[in-house]
Parts: sequence; structure tokens; C-alpha cells
Amino acid sequence: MRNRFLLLVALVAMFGVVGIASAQDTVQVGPITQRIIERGELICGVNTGLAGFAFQNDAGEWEGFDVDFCRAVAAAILGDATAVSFRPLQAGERQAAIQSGEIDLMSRNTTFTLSRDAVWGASFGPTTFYDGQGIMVRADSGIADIAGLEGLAICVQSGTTTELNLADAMSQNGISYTPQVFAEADATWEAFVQGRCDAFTTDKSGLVAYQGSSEDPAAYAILAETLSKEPLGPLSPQSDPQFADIVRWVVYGTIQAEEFGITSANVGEFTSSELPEIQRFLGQGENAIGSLYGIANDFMITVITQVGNYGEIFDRNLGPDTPFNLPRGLNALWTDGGLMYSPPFR
Ligand SMILES: N[C@@H](CCC(=O)N[C@@H](CS)C(=O)NCC(=O)O)C(=O)O
Repeated sequence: MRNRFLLLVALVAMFGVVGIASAQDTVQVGPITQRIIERGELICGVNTGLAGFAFQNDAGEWEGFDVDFCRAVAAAILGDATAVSFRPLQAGERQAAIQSGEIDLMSRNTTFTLSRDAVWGASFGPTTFYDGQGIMVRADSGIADIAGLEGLAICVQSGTTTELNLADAMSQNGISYTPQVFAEADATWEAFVQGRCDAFTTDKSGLVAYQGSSEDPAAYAILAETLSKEPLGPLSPQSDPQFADIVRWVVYGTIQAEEFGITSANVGEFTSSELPEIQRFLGQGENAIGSLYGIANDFMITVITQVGNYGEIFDRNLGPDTPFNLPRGLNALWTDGGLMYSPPFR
């Protein structure tokens, strides 16, 4: 009898929160979320400057696709998308920034790989941008494909998947080349612009960003070949799996909002929707959503109001009204033939 009672107590302890969750339940947040709340801001690691993804505008404010995901997490936890302190990181500084815990979150064109997951001690969130590595040459070089790079010099940044993939792709194709390796992105690009390399390689998103912000975009051409898979997304120290879950559901929430057609302009109309799945998604009524993570139950209303849905974030930073005009491609919703797909908010 006593054993049965103890078993019951243990089961209630294990499943109580899930079994009887309601919007009123208070769930203890994890250590990273706790320190963000105490500090009143999120510390987010970003690129040192990559047009469209993370850069400081003329007013000194951070902007970009990656920056918006930092803002979305701050909106979810603190109710304020501006409560973010940005830490610019070179490629080679990322591992230490995650391992030391000096940042809460990283949203910096970072490829999700097995060794980073394991060795950096990271928790990767959902992919926000499906990318692949490409190669840029001078438009008048006559180089049409990677075979045309035989014997030439290629500028590449160290501490990146780019450097490793380049070596793999060239040896697979039996092409010899001279890597010119730099620790800093700007030095890598400048060396190419000054003609010290015949080609420059990084993620295709990075190539488009550099080309779009160069003095003469028409002087450069991006080869059609794609050398690798580069799924880019946010990551956090694995010391707080519950914070990693918040990051995960904030990203999925932006994708789900686009699928529902909920935008920063119309989210107010959706709060009175009678559709159960919309009520749940927006944390209305008795539905426990954010409260299961110890944050505002209607956190997605704040995220959508202050930052927008995935499509708005993409268009604002990379879409038709920007110098990049990137097609959605793999980054379209699954309903439009892309890979953006959110699990259910239930
Ligand atoms: N996605 C790749 C490449 C990321 C990367 O760091 N790319 C360079 C492109 S040049 C960059 O953004 N550098 C900027 C910097 O280090 O500040 C990775 O995760 O390793």
C-alpha cells in the first residue's frame, strides 16, 4: 500500500505539470532565463557586420535577419524586443562565447553541425535559414565553374565550416588551389577585392550580402554550384535546456504565425478568433502555452506585434524591397514547397 502511495507521489511529481497544466501554473524558469529576467536584457552574440543579417545602421542600432531572432526571444521573455545587448563575434570566437556562457543566445549565420553540437556544448534551435556554400569570382574573370579554379588562390575565413568544406570539395573534384586564410571577415573580403585571391567563398547568403553592399555589385559573379548544406540557426549554451526550448518555440512561433496568416498588422484581430488552434497559439483563455515555460502565456502576441512573423522578418531584411531580393527557396513555408514547418502548439 505504502509503495503504491509513493509511486503515485512520484508520478504526480513527474507528470503533474503536464497533466493538469493551466495558464495559472507557475513554472520555475531555468538559469539562463532567470539571469535574463534579473538583468532586464538578453545578451545575444551576432555577426560583426553582415548586411541583411546583422549590422549597425546609421543610428547605431542593430538590424538584420539574425538580429530579429534575438529581438523575438527578448520580446517573449521580457516583453520588450529592444531589451537586447549585442555581442559582435568573429567566426573563431563563437565556441568560447557559448562555452563560457558569456552570451545567452547566438544568432549569427552559424551552421548546425554534429561536432559543434557536441564540442561547443550547444543547444541548436530550429534552422532559420537553409543555406549552402558558394563561390564568388570577378565577373570578368572568365571562371564559370569550380573546375575553372584549378591552380588559383581562394580567400576563405578560418573557424568556419566554409574552410573545411572548401578543402573537401576541391579534393573530391581533384582541383588544386591555394587557400588564403584570414581570421577576420573584412580582411578576407578585402583581399579578394584587392585581387590577392581569384575567388571568395562563404555561405551563399554571405556572398549575396557582400556583393549587395559592395561599391560595384556587377563586378562580381556567384558560381551556380553549391558546395554544401549550411543550415543556419540560433544556439544557446546547453546548460539550460528549458531556455533552449523557449528559443525553439519562439522560432517555430514565427513560422506558425506566417502559416496562420497572422502578422504584426493584424494580430489584434486574431485575439478574438474562435478557432481553438488560434486561441491556443496566442495563449488565450485557459490554454497553457508560455506558462509551461514560466513566461507570459501570450508570448507569441508580443513576438508577432513587436517583431513580426517569419515572412515579415525575411522580407524586411532580405526580400524584394532590399538590395538582396533573395528568393524564399528552401526557406518558404512547407505549404509553399519549402522546409519551414512548425510542430503543433498544443
Ligand atoms: N555558416 C558558416 C560560416 C559563417 C561565417 O562566419 N561566415 C563568414 C563569412 S565571410 C562571416 O560571417 N564572417 C563574419 C565575421 O567573422 O565577423 C559557419 O557557421 O561556420
